[in-house]
Amino acid sequence: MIVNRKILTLDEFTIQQMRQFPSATGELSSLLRDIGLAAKRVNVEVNKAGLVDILGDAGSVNVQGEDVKKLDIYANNQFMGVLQHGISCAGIGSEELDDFVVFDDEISNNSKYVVQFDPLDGSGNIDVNISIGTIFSVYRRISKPGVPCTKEDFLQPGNRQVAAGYIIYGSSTMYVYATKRGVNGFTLDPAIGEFCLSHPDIKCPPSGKVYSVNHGNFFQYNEHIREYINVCQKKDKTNGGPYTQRYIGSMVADVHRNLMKGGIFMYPGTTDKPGGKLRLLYECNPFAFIVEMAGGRATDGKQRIMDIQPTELHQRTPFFVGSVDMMDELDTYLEKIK
Ligand code: P6P
Repeated sequence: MIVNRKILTLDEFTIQQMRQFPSATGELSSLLRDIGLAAKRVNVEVNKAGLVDILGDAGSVNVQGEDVKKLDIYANNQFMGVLQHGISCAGIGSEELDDFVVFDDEISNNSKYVVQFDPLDGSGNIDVNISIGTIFSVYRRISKPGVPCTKEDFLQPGNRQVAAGYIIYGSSTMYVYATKRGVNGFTLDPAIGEFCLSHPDIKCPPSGKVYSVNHGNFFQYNEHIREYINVCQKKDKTNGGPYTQRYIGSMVADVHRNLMKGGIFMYPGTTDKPGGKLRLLYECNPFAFIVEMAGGRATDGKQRIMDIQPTELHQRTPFFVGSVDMMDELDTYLEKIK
């Protein structure tokens, strides 16, 4: 049977989605395409990172006589550049920058959205060829159009996100994003240089066999979190079968796998870092939005991640995210924490 399955590119898909809302300005779909363009440029550099010695390490000058930047600074500049020169974004917050950036030009000041991003999460894994990623979060600004965006635009709770997504630079390069209409995944086809719809309408399986946590911190976790981790290891046929521990140390890769296959990812607070390590605005909120839109859950151990009212751009939070049944089981242990 010949299946005439038209492969939709990211551009075609975002335009198709926009056409379903005749009143849409097209700013959000344009912003999502802008991010796709930056992702393709970053992908080229990430893929040759192993050749950095030939091309010159950060701080040196490459064969073209250009200053070679650290990859995460390069990625930051690519994402900030497409957003600043697009038609949709009034300003950005970035893991790489101390403060948020107001674009403050006529087009940007009249743009509807602000974006928070981690341009290259897990970049420490680049030189050992482990998958890394970009994470982003999109909010409608609350400041009035026509003037520069303000800090309050960036300190909105995650439940105000209009879109969120990530790019995973792995065995293939995938761009996954969620809006209120669902979660869709696009795989980069190098032959045409386009992200193509490969994973439509992604759903997080309600349960799974994988738990992801850094066991090296085990004795720094709360006793009831240790209790749950022990249960994950003692699973037998009667209570769902043994779990497998998978932890890459690159959040985008770990959460992507658990989103697709089912599983739970945990970065609890520790005695050294009670507030956790991961950042609320551009790591936890976007993944919370994506996983919840796919049917999963995300908390800080006490409350829904997306209900936290941020106070600082770079604030951290404990983070638990994944399949709904596994999150519900985890809650029975977290509830014991006083
Ligand atoms: P640890 C990478 O540095 C990162 O921010 C996340 O991508 C990853 O999940 C986490 O830190 C790993 O942290 O302390 O387990 O090495």
